[in-house]
Amino acid sequence: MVELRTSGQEAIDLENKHGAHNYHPLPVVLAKGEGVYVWDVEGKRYYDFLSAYSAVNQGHCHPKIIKALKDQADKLTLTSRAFYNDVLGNYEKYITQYFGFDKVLPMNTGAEAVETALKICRKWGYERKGVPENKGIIIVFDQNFHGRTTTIISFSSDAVAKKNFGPFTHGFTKVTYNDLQALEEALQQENVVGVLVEPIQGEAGVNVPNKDFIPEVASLCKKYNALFMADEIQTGIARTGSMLAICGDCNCTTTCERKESYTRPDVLILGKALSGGVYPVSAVLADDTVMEVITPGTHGSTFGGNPIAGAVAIEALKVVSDEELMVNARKLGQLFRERMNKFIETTELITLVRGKGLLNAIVINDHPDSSTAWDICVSLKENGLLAKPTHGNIIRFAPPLVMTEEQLHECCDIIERTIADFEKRS
Ligand code: IF1
Repeated sequence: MVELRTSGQEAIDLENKHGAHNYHPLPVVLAKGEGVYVWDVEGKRYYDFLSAYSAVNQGHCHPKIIKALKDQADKLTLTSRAFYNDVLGNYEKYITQYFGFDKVLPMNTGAEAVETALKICRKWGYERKGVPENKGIIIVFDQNFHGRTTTIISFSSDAVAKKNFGPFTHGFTKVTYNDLQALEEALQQENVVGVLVEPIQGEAGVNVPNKDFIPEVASLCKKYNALFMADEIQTGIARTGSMLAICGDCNCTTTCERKESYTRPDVLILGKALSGGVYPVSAVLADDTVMEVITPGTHGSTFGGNPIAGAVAIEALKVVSDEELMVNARKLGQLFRERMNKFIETTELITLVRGKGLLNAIVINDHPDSSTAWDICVSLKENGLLAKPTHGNIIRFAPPLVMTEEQLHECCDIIERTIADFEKRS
C-alpha cells in the first residue's frame, strides 16, 4: 500500500524525482480543501486566491458536488458512448437549457473542448459555408491561451509554450487583441471560417478588452459569415460577475436571464468550474445549424459525457445558480478593486489593478523578468494567502466565488500588509 501521508519536503522530493518538471509550483504542499480555504500538510490554513485557475469557483470540495460525485461513482462511472446511459441525456438537456443552445458536445479537458470547437468550425466552413476543403482559416488573438495541444500551441504567442514542439498546425491568423480594425481586415481574407476569442485574456495577465470589443467581434463574425467561438473556460460560470464574460455587465442573479439578447456566440466553450473542480468536465455548445456537421464517427472521446461528469456538472451549475455566485463575484470584485486602487496610492510596488468580477490581477512595478512577483507570492504564502504570478510581473487574484465580504477584506488586509512589508524590506 503506497504511504499517502507524506510530509511537505517528502512530497516535493517525490514530485521532483518521479514527476516531469512541467511546473514550478510555489513551495507549499496542500492536503485539504474546503470552501475558500486550503490546508498544507502541517495543518496551516490558507486562503486560496487562485481557485485552481478558476476551476473551483464553487469553493473546494463543495458538499453538494462531492455528494453528486460519490452517489454516481457508487452506481455507474463509465459506459463509453458505445451505449446510452441514464445520465447523459439529462445532463445534455440541463446544460443546453442553462446556457440557451440547441446542443452540447461533452468532452473532458478545456483543451479538448477547444480542439473540438476548432474541428466543428472547420467542418462547418467546408460543409455549410462552401470554403474549399483544407483551406479554412480561423482567426485568433495574440497573447491567447487556449490550452497545450500541438494545434493550440501552433497559434500561441508564448515562445516557451511552443518551442521545439513543431511542426505546427496551419490555418490560423493571429491579430492584436482588442483591435477591431485588425480583426475586420483579417475577416476580409478568403476562406475564414471562424474567430476564437477569450472574452478576457486570463494568462496574458487578465487583459480586459474595451466594452464594445466582444459585441463587435460577434457582429463582424455575422457580417463576414464566420463562427464566433467564445472560450469561456476560465472566464465563464460566474467568475467575472456574469454567467459568461461575453454577457458584459449584467444584473442577472441565478442564471443568464438574457439568453436571447446578450452577445451570443455561435460556439460556447466551457470547462474548469463546469465540475466545481472535482472532475475533468468540458463542453462545446452550439445550435443545430452548426452542431449538425458532427455525425457518428466524426468525433469522440472515451470519457466524454460519462455519467460522473454529467452528474457532477448538473450539481456544479445548480450551485452557481442556487448560491447566486455571479452576484457575489460582481459585488466582491468591485470591493477588491476599490481596496486595491486605494492601496496603490500608498505603494510604489503596484502600478495597477484590473479585472472583472473575481478575476483580477495586479501589475508589479518591476521588470517582467524580475522575481519580485514570485517573491511577493512567497511572502503572501507565509501570511496565509496563496496566489501565483501569471507572466512575470503580474499576480492573478481569483478566489472561490463563495467568499464572504468579511473574508475578502481579511484577504485584502493580508495582501496590503505583505506588499507594504515587502516594500520596506526591499
Ligand atoms: C496550464 C494558464 C490559466 C484556459 C483557457 C483553455 C484552457 C485554459 C482560457 C485549457 C487552461 C490553465 C491551464 C494551466 C494553467 C491555466 C491557465 F495560465 F495556462 F493560462 F487558467 F490562465 N482555455 N488554463 O485558461 O484547459 O486543458 O487546462 O483544462 O496549462 O498551465 P485545460
